[in-house]
Formats: sequence, structure tokens, C-alpha cells
Amino acid sequence: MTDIVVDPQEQFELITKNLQEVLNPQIIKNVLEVEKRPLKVYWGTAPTGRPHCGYFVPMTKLAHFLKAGCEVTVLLADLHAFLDNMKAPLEVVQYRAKYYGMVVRAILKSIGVPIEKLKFVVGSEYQQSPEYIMDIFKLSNIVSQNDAKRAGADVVKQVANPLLSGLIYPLMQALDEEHLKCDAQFGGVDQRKIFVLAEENLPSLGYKKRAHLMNPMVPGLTQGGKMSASDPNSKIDVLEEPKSVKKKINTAFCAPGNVEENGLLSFVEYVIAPIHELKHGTGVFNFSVSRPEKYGGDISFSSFESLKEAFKNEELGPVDLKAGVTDAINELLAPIIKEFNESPEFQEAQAKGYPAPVEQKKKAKKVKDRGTRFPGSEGSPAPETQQAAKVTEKLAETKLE
Ligand code: STL
Repeated sequence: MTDIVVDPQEQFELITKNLQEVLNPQIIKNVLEVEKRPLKVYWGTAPTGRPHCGYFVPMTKLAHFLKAGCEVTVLLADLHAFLDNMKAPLEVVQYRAKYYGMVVRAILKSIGVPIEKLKFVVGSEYQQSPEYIMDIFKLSNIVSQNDAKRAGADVVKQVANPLLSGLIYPLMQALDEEHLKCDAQFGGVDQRKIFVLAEENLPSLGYKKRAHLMNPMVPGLTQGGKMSASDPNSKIDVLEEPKSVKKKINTAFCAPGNVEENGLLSFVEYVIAPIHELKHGTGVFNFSVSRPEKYGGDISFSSFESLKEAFKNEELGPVDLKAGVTDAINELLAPIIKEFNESPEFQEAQAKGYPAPVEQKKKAKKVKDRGTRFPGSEGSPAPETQQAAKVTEKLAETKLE
């Protein structure tokens, strides 16, 4: 990556580049132009399911922030992962937070972003302090149940009998802005209602209102575009093997000439293109597809628009677009897989954060308790064996998404 940008106007452009929406841009401009200091911005993520390729989207923004000289914090919001319908049980959440941190570092390294200036904070490290807890109480006296519920509607998993934790979640996210001492919070546009809740309520606690930077939502690979936890084909893990990437891309919804509902084109637009720019300079785009001679031979595009146009005109068909995207994704993932394979710490975080679901054994037929002193008995299992069995059972209960 090239040098840090120092001109305030250029910094502002880079900070807000490719975003869907910015709330209170004047807060950012004031820091850059009047106070003339680095902007402090944070991005929060809750370590729930395994991170997938969608993670590359916010990563390109973190790269922009760092290039614009910002002080960037990544919040690994472990308690939020717990509070969101226990998507991460407390037994495993610390490993998931570690795993997420390592994935973020590996992705940024792989796209050539210097990460020395990037700060990582684990939520539970400060969210259990008396000051933070008192702030939750204070905020709960200002925000109505209705407003807290609505704020979390796009973020907190919606279930039939909603838990109280879903109301605490948005309050804590608002408070994180103050306790992380930031000027701006960055997130997907799905966070918008929480961002607005923070803007409307932090001033009542005597805290300043922050700016909010929002990324567009990038569709998944299935028709309808939502990345779903229950459909493994709708997302590609950041450690997905090349063969499996190929298989998943091949099942992706991609109709000839249809550029509107096309997760593959979106992936090129929001991930492949920005990363190519980061590596090769502003405005530089290249997307190549190797094609057999009888189908027109290799073809490459030097702008996203020309690629989209070619697909729309059916000069480029689904099979070829899929081949190009498969190669591009495998190229993006190769250094992350390599990093994982070379790091026992990374592997441990994954193994302990996402223990393999153990087959639920059929209930064993009840045998009459004849004690341990009958012919053929092997005696009682040692206490440590019993303990291990309990832990395995507990891990088996862990619902994986
Ligand atoms: C998710 C998915 C996602 C974003 C988040 C969680 C954000 C969590 C969060 C928590 C606390 C904060 C900020 C953000 O202060 O895309 O499951």
C-alpha cells in the first residue's frame, strides 16, 4: 500500500469512499480540518459464526481508514455475540474472538495493509467495569423498551419469544462509542438504527454525538441474495479450500444477462475491485477469465462497467464469470489459508471456538445397575474421564451456525 494521505480533503474522500451513507460528516471534517488530528474510528464485530468472504468488504474500508492516517480500533464484541440469542456460548466465545482477530489480521496482511497501527479490543475487557455497567443503567432509564427493540431489529436475531438481552445489546453498542473514545463508528447499513439510537441518546448522558459511516450490504450467492447461516452454499468461508470454492460458485445463482440479481458481479464490485485498487492504485481494475479457444479464448476487462456490460450483452456467460470469480476468490484466500496452516495458535482458536458437532448418541438402553463388582465389569470410569465426557457433551450442545 502506498503512503499515508495527509491532505484533510483527500483524507475525507478516502474515509467516505464507496460508502452508502455518512451521518454527521461535519464531525469528521472538524477533526481533520480544524483540530488537525487523526480521526479515531472503530469497527465492531460480534464473533458468532465463522467469518466468510463477506468479511473482505469492511476490510477494504479499514484499509482506507489506515491509509487516511486514522487511529483504527477493531472491537471484538464477545459479549454482544453472547447477548445475541447466545450465538456464542461463554465457553467458546473467547476462542471465537481470538479467531476473528486472527482472520482480520490475516486478511489485512494479505491485501498489503500495514496493521501495526491497528488496535484490537475485546469487549468483555472493559464492558464489565463499574463505569460501563452504570452507563447501561443510566441509558436504560432514558431509552424506551420500544426504541431499544426497534434499534436492534436488523441486527439482533428475531425470535418468537425475544429475550431481554436483545434490548441490552443496542444500548451497549451505543456506549461502546464513548468507552472506546472514538469520533466515528463504522459498520454495515444494517447497523443504522443502532447508530441513530447512539446519536440521539449519548448526549443525554453528557457524551458527545459521533459520526457514522455505513457500508452497503453485499448480497450472497443465492437467489434473493441473503447470506444465510443455515445454507452453507450461500457463503464461502475464509478458509474454504479451492475445490469447495469452485463447487459453491458453481451453484451460485447467476442467470445469463441478468446483472441485477447477481451475487458474483456484486462480489467483483465490492471486494475484488477495491482490493485490486488497494494493491495496484486508484482506478486500476483487472478481471481475467481463462476460456477455451473454441469459446473465444482468454478475456480480460479493465473496468467493472465493461465487465457488467459484457455480461448484460451475453458476450460473457455465467460459466465464464463463475470461472473468473472462482480464480479470484482462490487467489484472495490462498494467503489466509497459508497463514492458518502455519500457525498452531490460529488452528487452536478455530478448533476450540468451533468444536465439531458431536453426533447425538441414541439414548442407550437402560441397563440394570448391577454395581461394578460383577463378572465382566470394568469398574467405574475414572473421575477425569467423567469430567471429559461432560465437557464433550457441553460442546456438542453448542449450536453451530
Ligand atoms: C454481527 C454482525 C455484524 C456486525 C455486528 C455483529 C456488530 C457488532 C457490534 C457490537 C458492538 C459494537 C459495534 C458492533 O460496539 O455484521 O453479528
